[in-house]
Amino acid sequence: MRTTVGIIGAGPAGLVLARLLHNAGIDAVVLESRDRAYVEQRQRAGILEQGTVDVLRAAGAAERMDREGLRHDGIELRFDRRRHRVDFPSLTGGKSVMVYAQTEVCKDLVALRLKEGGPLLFEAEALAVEDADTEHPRVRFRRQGREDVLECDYVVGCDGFWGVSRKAIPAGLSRVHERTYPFAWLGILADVAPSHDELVYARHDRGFALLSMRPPVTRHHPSKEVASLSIDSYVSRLYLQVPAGTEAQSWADEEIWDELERRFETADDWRLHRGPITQKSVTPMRSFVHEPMRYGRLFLAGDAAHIVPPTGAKGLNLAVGDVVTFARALVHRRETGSAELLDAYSQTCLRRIWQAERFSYDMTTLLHRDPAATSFDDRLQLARLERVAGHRAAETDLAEAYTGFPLD
Ligand code: RFL
Ligand code: PHB
Repeated sequence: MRTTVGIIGAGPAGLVLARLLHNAGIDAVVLESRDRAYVEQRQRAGILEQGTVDVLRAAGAAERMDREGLRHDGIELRFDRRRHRVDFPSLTGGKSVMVYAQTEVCKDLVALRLKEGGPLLFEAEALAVEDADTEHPRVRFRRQGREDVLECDYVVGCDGFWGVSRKAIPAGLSRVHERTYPFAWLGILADVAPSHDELVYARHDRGFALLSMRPPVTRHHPSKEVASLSIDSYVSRLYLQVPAGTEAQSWADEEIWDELERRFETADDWRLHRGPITQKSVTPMRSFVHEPMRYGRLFLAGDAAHIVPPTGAKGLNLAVGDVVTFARALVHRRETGSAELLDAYSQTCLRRIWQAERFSYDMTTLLHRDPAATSFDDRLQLARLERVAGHRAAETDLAEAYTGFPLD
């Protein structure tokens, strides 16, 4: 098999890239090790930056997002039983974010690709990237028990943190910058209306908690009395800081709700709504950057090259930024014959990535309780939160980073 761009992985990075290349008239093949149902159901991110929303719209992949996604103009910071709202548009010159699940972004892009794009092969596992430092890189992969080779002009490794493409960069050229955290997130989905209309990031002596949501699912029921009856089912997404290594099943549903209630407690009459928990999982927390992001004709994008702890809601948005940078560079090469943007890929991406690493680290250490924290650390956290709540410059810094760093 032969193509111009071999894309490994059909997560947000691989699927957005496939769409951008299709629109630019550049052919590509996507290899995905899992099946379609798995890719469309894996619960992850929920917040799209303004820049990501703009990219999806320009790519013609935003029709359902624009119908069902929820525009959010702010978040709430909760600490010391107090509430402080950060208003994005007034602090950033009009920016906001969109609540629309990563699973839905992936479903929309898979459907578009299968309808009008080129090949997207599920259950096709890349085994290795070979000859990356030549003009003819190749991806060796396995599908339906048989090994095959995809010959390419370029390979983009969008295969996430556990993928194979990063391994094709010689160890002597690789530098890894990493930090792990002594805590994780226990995340739940619950069939209950969100207890607040915006996200709530709560710092508590017992640990961090996050209140988020998914857009309501509207179901249409044929009815004899009225033409059609539509019922909205509401979905809450909530997270609790738990010790690293926690098993999701070790928390009973009622224990989760009790703990959420404690951590979100306010001095006013705010109340947490409980409902049936439909999904439970634990996410480890990590900061990780692999440099460089390019080796010859192999380019890494998204989680394959970098990980942020989810507190800043940046992972998916960074993945989109990387593939936009790659697609622009390849189009530039085709139009001008110059490889300057491809050569600058790693450097261009890393500038934005390090800002997101910084912000995600800041948000994580601002809001989580380190098990080794002293009373000094606790007071410092509260002082940092007071600073954001009380000073426009500090609040603006947070709002600008949360709504997203520019793609250029
Ligand atoms: P993905 O999504 O991991 O996709 C990689 C794909 O590659 C496939 N693959 C292979 N295919 C072929 N051959 C191989 N050898 C392969 N090895 C792997 C995998 O099956 C998979 O389909 O990486 P990508 O595309 O770079 O996307 C990154 C994002 O998924 C990730 O950064 C975000 O989910 C992070 N994240 C968040 N990001 C945000 O921007 N906003 C958020 O609100 C947000 N919240 C979150 C998050 C991540 C979370 N978890 C579970 C880590 C909340 C959570 C809880
Ligand atoms: C989510 O809704 O899944 C979500 C929202 C904000 C974050 C992380 C995850 O910072």
